Amino acid sequence: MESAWIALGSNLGNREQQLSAAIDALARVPHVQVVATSRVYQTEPIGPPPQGLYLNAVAELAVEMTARGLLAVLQTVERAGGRLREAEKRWMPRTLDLDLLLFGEQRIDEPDLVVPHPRMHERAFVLVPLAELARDLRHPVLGRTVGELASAFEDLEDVRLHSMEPLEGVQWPSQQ
Ligand code: A4P
Ligand code: MG
Repeated sequence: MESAWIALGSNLGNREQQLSAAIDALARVPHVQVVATSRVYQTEPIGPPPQGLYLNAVAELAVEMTARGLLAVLQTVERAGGRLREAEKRWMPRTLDLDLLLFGEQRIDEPDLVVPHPRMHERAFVLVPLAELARDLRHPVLGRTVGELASAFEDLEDVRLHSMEPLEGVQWPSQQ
């Protein structure tokens, strides 16, 4: 078993539903357990092009697979927008980003997989929800805790609480 932390983001379509469907889809993957989820934050978009507000959250997983295996799972769920069965049938506007933030204490630096995620420590939309789940977790490269890294960002208006409850997995309605 390895602990992994992932970031979820969506800024197009039914953002909340996509985040919930992603959690539901992950919970159904063999050898993946969703241990905890943060609350959902509405955040100012970082970087070009001009785009809408994001909803962001973080989840803690316990997995029995490699980091690369988990990346493949994240990419499958991402491509499906949480709608695994419908994925190939029709297109709908959506954005679902799933990034692997931390995988145990591992450091990976390969062309298609960098862990810890190379931009996590400078992103309020990652650190603020991550600090809810893992304040004392130490960044394996920077040696600082998530709480320390997050403290610079916690009062920012760019990251506003959007839900009072932790993100819950909910099946995409068409699959129920
Ligand atoms: N890749 C390498 N390391 C990782 C990792 N640790 N986790 C590679 C996930 N993927 C990793 O990612 C591109 C490639 O990164 C993948 O092929 C994978 O092999 P992608 O998710 O396909 O593309 P992307 O998300 O458009 O690019 P990127 O660089 O991941 O973008 P970011 O950095 O994730 O930025 N503003 C707010 N407020 N909230 C957001 O969530 N997100 C972005 C996307 C920009 N601004 C945002 C937000
Ligand atoms: Mg990404």
